[in-house]
Formats: sequence, structure tokens, C-alpha cells
Amino acid sequence: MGCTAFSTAATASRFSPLSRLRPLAARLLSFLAAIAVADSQASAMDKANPRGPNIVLIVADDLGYGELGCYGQAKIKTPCLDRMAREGLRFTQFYAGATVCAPSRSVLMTGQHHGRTRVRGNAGLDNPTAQALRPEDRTVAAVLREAGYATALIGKWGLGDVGEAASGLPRRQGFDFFFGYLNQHHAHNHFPDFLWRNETKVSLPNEIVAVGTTGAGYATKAVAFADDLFADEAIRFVGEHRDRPFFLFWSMVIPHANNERTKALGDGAHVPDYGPYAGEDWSPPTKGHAAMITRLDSYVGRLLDHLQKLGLAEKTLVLFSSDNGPHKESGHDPQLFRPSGPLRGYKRDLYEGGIRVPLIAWRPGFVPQGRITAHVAYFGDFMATAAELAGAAVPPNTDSISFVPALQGRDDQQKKHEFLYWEFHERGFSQAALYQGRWKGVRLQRPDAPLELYDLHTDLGETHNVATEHPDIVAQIDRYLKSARTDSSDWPVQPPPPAKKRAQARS
Ligand SMILES: [Ca+2]
Repeated sequence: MGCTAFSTAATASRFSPLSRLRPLAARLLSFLAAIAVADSQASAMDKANPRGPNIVLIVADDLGYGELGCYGQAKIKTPCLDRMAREGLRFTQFYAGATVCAPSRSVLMTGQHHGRTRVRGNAGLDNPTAQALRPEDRTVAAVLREAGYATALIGKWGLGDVGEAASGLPRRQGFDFFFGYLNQHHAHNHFPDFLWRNETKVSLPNEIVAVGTTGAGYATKAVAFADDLFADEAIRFVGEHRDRPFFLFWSMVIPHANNERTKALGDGAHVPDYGPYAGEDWSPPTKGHAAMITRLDSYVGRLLDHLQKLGLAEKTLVLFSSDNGPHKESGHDPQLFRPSGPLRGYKRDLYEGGIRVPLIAWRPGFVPQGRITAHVAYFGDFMATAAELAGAAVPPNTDSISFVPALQGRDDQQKKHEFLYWEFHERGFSQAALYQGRWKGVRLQRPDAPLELYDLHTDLGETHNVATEHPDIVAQIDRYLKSARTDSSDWPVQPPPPAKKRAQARS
């Protein structure tokens, strides 16, 4: 299983005299070269391309911090993303907007943290308007469109739907074009019998057993794999817009589980084939889960290769991330892959495993090659980053710091967050905050629960609660948690539900 080089710069460097120098000297020269790149591009606006670079934001669904080779994964093969990291920049402390889908994507779109963004949870079918952006919300897609970008969303949305939630439809929220799933229950099904092209239903040749009315269910005749279609659309969109700045939000639905198929058949990892895992002595869903991630990896390779062939690589910033931590809902063996890497927890946890995710950045000549940054950033920072690159203003009332300096290897000039914030409304109201990139406060299920405190610098796995040893830091985080959020009538602070109802809080 291979993946060809995407970047001409990277290809050249492997054969340059530099590569034959002793490692220390090579590292020094690389460092000096990175400084030269940064100096020559002190402004984020690309002088050769004053309209701003193209931006492709790829977000996987429920991909864990430890599920890529470049983040330590040993069993699942991700050669293209590993190469993307070698040719670009890898963030070690980057966070999703939330520990589940909808609020994470709301943070990503609005640049407001979880306590202030519109959609703060997976609302489900009972209250669709609570999961819809409104006309007064200003998304990063709208900002980029007004700056002259062609904008497209391909894949899963989850922040608006036809009917009561129509205010949040992608084309009312800044996207010129949409192809994919509006409803995230529908998006559980990787072989759906329809998708949306803008506001029109497009029939697919898959035949399904429907579960509910959203399009969710599972296929009995599986022909068209949705993420394959998304890859084709992404490639097409990039080619058609090669002559103007474009923003593509490619929102994959793998490796999310098909929860309905898990319940019915015990296997929520329905893929066209098991790829390199067909011969492994693993259960079908375990093979399927690994195959989903390797398939995802190949899509990214295809895109980067395509950008290279079109001559767009140097004009296009590609970011790859995930919307929350890994799930364990396909019937697969989560222990086999250690999907959170060294972190504690999974999706739906406010511990690091639920919210810390990969971020890889790639743009030859702009993002220095082969670097790692410890800059602490999160989904909400994409707004200010994209706005800076496009030469646009950041909307007021956001919680967003551009990470362009970090992208260019200028970490010493990078502004930092004092706090990052998350909350979670299932199983009672929980909150978490990260102070100074180091001190992690977690309060579970009740607003009056004691605050847990972890020192991520010495205890990445959050195994030792040091709250009693640092009452001053606890008090500081406690004050922040009480003041960080705004009230939302759609998302009131509630005590934990009775135990028997907790199992139903799923989406
Ligand atoms: Ca997700």
C-alpha cells in the first residue's frame, strides 16, 4: 500500500544535497529555510495570489487522535495522511469544538466556543430547530463567500434540514453548493438510498431497510458508498473552480458507525471492501473500521495528487482534522487500535480522548515541510485563520485566534488562548476548560459537581486529579466556567436524567 509524493518541493528535497548532510546540519538548514519562508511571507496574504489561497478543510467523523500512523497508530494504514504530515505541519494539541458532531461543527462554522455557539448538542428529531443555524448566525463560509470565494460543502452537515430547521440549510449559511447528508441520523447510513444536491433529493441505487423517517437504516443492496461519491464531487469541484479562490468543506462520514446497522446486524462498519485487512484474523466490523480509515486516507491522497496535477498545490491550504474523538459503536474491537492513543476517553467524554483530534496542514511553500507544532488551537480558530488568509474581517463576538503564524512555522509570534471551553448536555450538564494549554478542569454531570484538575504537561492521560494540590488554579477555572457561557433556551442547564433514560441519549 503506497502513496505517491504530492509535493514537488518535497520530492525535490529527498534528492537534494541537503538530504546527504549530517542530520544535525540538515535540521539547522531546514530551520533557517523555514525562517526565510516565514520572512518572505510575513503577511498571510500571498503576494503572488492577492485574492487569498484556496482553502480545503477536510473533517473526518469520529476519527480518534491515535488512528493515523503519523499520530502513532500501528495497525491501521494511512500512508497518504502520513505523507501529508511529512510534507506539511502536524499539530499535537488541537481540539474539536465538542465531543459530539453537531456542536463541534457549529463551533467550526461560527468561530464561537461551545458555550456561545448556536448548536450545543445533538438535538435529535424532537427539537430540530435546536440543531439549526439561524439567519443571524455568521459562518466562515459566508465570510469567505463575501471575500470572493466559491464555497462548497460536500458530505455531512447536521446544522440545518428541510422543514422546521430550514434556516440552517447550507445554502442559507454561506455555501454556494451542497452535496451530501443534511440530517446526521441519515448520515449513519454509508449506503443511503438518497442524498441531497442543494435542496433536491438525489436517488441512489442502494436498497435499504429504513429505520425511522430520516433516511437512516442499512443497505440490503449496497452499490454506492457515499464517501466515494463525496470524493468524486470534491475532485470535480476543485477542477471546476481552479481559476478562482475556492473554499471546500469536505465533511466525510467515515469512520462513523452506522448505529442502526450495529443494532440490527452487529456490524456498523459497512464498507465496499476490507482492503488490506481482508486476510486479518479480526472480526468483520474490526476489519471494516480499519478499512474505512484507510479508504479515507486514499481520498486525501487523491485530492493532494489532483491539486498537484492542476498546479494548485502552492495556492491551496489543505487542513485535515476530525470532529470529535473516536467511537466504539461499530461492534469492532476498540482496544485493538487504541484509537485515542495516549489520551483518556472516547467520543462523549470531555477528557482529552473525546476532544483532542488530529490536525494536519499542507501547502507547499507556505507551510514549512515536516514540522510539528505544540500550538494549542481548536475548531473555533478556523474562522480567524480563514478570514486572515482571505483578507476578510473576523465577525464580532467570536472566540477565534488565527493560527496562520503557526502554519508558517512562526510559533514565537503565535497568539495564544488563555482558556478553551467545552460542555456536554447528555447525561446531565458537564463542562471542561483548558487553562494556559496545560491545566484541564472537568466538571461532570452537575453544575455543582467538584472540579477535577489535570496537569496535561505531566499527566497527558488525565489519571491523577490534582485539584486539592492547586486550589488557586481550581478557583480560576471555576470562575471561568461560571462566566464563559451564555444561556440558551434550546440548551438549558439540566441535572442528570434518571439512569434508565441515559442509554437512550444517543445520536
Ligand atoms: Ca462526529
